[in-house]
Amino acid sequence: MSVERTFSMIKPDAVAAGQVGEILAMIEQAGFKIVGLRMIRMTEKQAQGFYAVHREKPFFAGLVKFMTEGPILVMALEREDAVRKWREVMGATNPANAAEGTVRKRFASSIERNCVHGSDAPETAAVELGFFFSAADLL
Ligand code: IDP
Ligand code: MG
Repeated sequence: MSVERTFSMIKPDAVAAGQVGEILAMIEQAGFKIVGLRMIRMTEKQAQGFYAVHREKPFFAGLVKFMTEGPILVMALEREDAVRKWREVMGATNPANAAEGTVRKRFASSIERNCVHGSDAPETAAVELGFFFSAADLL
C-alpha cells in the first residue's frame, strides 16, 4: 500500500463545540500528515454540490442546513492507506455504531451531527480534494 491522500472535514457541530484541537490531535496521532487545511463556511450551493450523491435522500435538506450553519475545516490528509485509515479513525456514520476510541464515538451527537467527514474511496477523495483545493495548494 502506497502513500495516498484523502479529503476530510471537521463539521460545524465540532467547530462550534471547540473540538477542533482534539480532533486534529487524533488525526496526527493516527499518523496522518496534514498537507492542506482551510477554515471556510460553505454556501448552500456548495453543500448541495458536495453532497449531490445524496440529493434524493430524505435527509438531504437537513444535511445541507447543518453543513452551512457555521464554519468548517476542510483538510487534505496524507499517509499510507489514507482513505481507509481515516474512515477507521472517524468511526461509523451513526455514533451509536461507532467503535470505542473513534472520533465519532467521542464527539458525534447523532447520525446527522457526526462531527467529521472522510472520503469513501480513492476516486471520491480525488474529486472531493479538487472541490476545495487547487492542485497548487497541495504540492
Ligand atoms: P459518511 O459521512 O459516514 O460517509 P454518508 O452515508 O455518506 O456517511 O452520509 C453523509 C452525511 O449525511 C453523514 O455523515 C451525516 O452527516 C448525514 N447522514 C447520513 N445518514 C443520515 C440519516 O439517516 N439521517 C440524517 N443524516 C444522515
Ligand atoms: Mg459518505
